[in-house]
Amino acid sequence: MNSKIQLNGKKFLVFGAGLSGIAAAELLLRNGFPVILYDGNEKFTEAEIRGKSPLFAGMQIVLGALPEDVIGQCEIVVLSPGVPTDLEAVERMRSAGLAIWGEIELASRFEQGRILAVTGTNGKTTTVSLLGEIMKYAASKENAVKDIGISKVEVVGNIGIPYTSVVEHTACDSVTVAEISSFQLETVHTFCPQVSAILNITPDHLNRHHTMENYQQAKMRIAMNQHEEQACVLNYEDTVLRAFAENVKAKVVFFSSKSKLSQGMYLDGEDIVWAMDGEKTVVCNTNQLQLIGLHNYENVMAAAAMALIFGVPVEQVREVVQRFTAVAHRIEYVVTKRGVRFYNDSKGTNPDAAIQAIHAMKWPTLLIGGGYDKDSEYEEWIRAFAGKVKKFVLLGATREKIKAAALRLGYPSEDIVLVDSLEEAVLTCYEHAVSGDAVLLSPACASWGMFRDYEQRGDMFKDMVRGLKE
Ligand code: UMA
Repeated sequence: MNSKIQLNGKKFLVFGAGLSGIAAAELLLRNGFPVILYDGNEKFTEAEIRGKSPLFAGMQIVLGALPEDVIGQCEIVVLSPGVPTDLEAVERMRSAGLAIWGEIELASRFEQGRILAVTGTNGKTTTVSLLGEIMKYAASKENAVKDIGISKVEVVGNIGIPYTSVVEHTACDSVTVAEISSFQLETVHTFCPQVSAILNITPDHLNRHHTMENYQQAKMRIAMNQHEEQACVLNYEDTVLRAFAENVKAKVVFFSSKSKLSQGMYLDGEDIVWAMDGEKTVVCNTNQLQLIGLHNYENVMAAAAMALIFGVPVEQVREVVQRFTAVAHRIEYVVTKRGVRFYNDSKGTNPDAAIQAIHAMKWPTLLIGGGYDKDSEYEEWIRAFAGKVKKFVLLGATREKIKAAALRLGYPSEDIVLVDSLEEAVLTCYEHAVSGDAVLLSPACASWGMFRDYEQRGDMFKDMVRGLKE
């Protein structure tokens, strides 16, 4: 374990028995710490949870209401990201003097190598996947340890791989590329990346963070422990981030898709340019990229800047960014049926992400939207349709709210269809689509309530459209 903290057999309460909680409990048990695993969901059975790991045989499991004496036995609670930090049970733990850690905080105490961490409302997964590929390619080179000090790479975090599940594989010559959500950042205390990045901050998760200011504060925690020899990559076009740069101790490096910067990464016509210490290098031309859309060029700029700051040679960065294709569920092309193109953007879980997807559509589009209610506003998304959306098919808890917003903005009521299931949405679109149209699933809402997660929603969509008769 990292010598920066001695935990001396402290007793842990792991809160949440999802991906993060299971991995966190396993890490602690493997390292000899006493653990109680707690989940508020009464529908779980103890046997079900015990069956998730051979290490759980003797572990105490608590389900449903959380008794006071369980809190009293523990010194540190490890919260899963989905657990709100202002939950009544968490308040009780705080009052009882427990340290409140997130799963990322726990993992980072075991980290042996360096960390590259990315947050932002949108683009995190694409940026982290691309950066992971660049770092893996760099690490595969013969002299990688001598030249840039790395021999192996782990890709972790909100992307779906709990950091605690792989952190014991890290070493002094490894690098961990981490996607970190605002939920995860709320509960970090000593987490300190070598290079951090905040891609953008637009309204999202306001039901959890309550105010935009809280949400911004959470995101900014990614850089709070960094020092002068480390770097923080920020989007120059985001006014909040530009102001935040004033308070960052690490060296700030900006990227921009609109302004030519004297220092940093920017778009000059179709060229992505790296300007550093008086020298300019063209990283690549956007026509050579497989990724489409301005937001993706921003993701490429952020990933490339992080890799270059770390010391990866520009030729290696160039090779990987040019061959990298879109990640699953993010404006992902699925299939063409009867001349109708189908795109899966199930990861468009907020209006801002959905705006990027609609911008990328070059065809008359039948759009499937709606889902879980995160207190978002939908007007800006609907304005971005710019005459491209010929049918607007809505499902989920937000369908009436979105319909009302569309009608207020003059979107024709006869082109709005409310449906009860994803299958009905797909069939409705296919019925109304003609050759040359596109069908886009880009809900602007989370999947919760109807699906396990956005991946399940996207996978179901892909299965359904692949099954449509020609
Ligand atoms: N639980 C409680 N009480 C609560 C809330 C949850 O007991 O008040 C329990 C649930 O009953 C459940 C468990 O906690 O058993 C679920 O924990 P979780 O919601 O934190 O989910 P995990 O399976 O641990 O997955 C988490 C992230 N989930 C969330 O942030 C909601 C995953 O991000 C992440 O991939 C995973 O850890 C590994 O790091 C998903 C996500 O939707 C993809 N992220 C949001 C986003 O991208 O917008 C932030």
